[in-house]
Amino acid sequence: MLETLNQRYAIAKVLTFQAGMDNQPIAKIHNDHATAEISLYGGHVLSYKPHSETADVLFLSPLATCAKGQAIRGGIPICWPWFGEDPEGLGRPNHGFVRNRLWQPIAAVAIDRGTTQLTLGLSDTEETRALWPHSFDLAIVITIGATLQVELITRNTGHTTFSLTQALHTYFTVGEIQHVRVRGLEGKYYLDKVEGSTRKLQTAAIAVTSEVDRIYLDVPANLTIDDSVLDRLIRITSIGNSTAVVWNPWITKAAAMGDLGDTDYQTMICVETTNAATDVVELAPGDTFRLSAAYQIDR
Ligand code: TA6
Repeated sequence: MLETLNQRYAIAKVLTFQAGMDNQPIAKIHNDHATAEISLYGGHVLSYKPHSETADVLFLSPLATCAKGQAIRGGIPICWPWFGEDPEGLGRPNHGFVRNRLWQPIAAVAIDRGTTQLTLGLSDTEETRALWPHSFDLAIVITIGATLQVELITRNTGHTTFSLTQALHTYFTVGEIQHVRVRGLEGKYYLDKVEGSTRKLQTAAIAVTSEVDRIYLDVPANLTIDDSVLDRLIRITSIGNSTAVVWNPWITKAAAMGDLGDTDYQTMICVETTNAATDVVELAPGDTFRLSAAYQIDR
């Protein structure tokens, strides 16, 4: 499989497919701006490290595994066609069913010497239709350059309108969680999932000193993770969403997760670009919806 992938999609000196986590094929990219790793399993960006950085922008759990059809813990999991628990309460997996499926390469392009773009795709099958009775074409367009850009494109290829919630559920590496602030959501309301989705108002920049699991409403396009230990800002620019999620499992939840080290909560935070809660996408037959995020390091 790797030989075929490389024959069709490798880019000399920039992009090759190799065996990665649990022997799943991953694209390894090294261009003038950054290195990156992208797993075909889950259509999942695992790593993005500009040459200027010592620490990866994305957090990947040392215990991450996809051995038993699990979603990879870290990087950018794709939550689709629902965010969070099964909206119909049918016992289907949290965050939908595309995080643990093998996506196929569609295109690999050297945009210029420093920028590489890999597009992966996933379409409905008999198995997915048994889970969710709709036809679709999904594509994730990943651009590795001075910034990391990810665009999730949904096309309704069926004959009925379907409702969609989704997320780019991005895990970021931080130096030490208690020295991090998330800026840009001051003055916004959020649903506090730690307290029964109670609606609350965010007054100051977000600090994490216990479990945080919040769906922010009516969010701006630009958010910032301010990391004083790694002495960097991660600028997040999103398009297509009016909600965003901030999540850190903290001590108890981290200890209960088999694919996250007990102290790993200290060096990660999720700031997610989402269509979640009331931000539901209704997609008519033949229509397309794009959800995108760009990540850039600043100082
Ligand atoms: O985005 C936050 C969240 O919905 C949390 O409630 C927590 O469940 C997290 O996602 C991780 O979910 P997962 O299914 O990947 O363990």
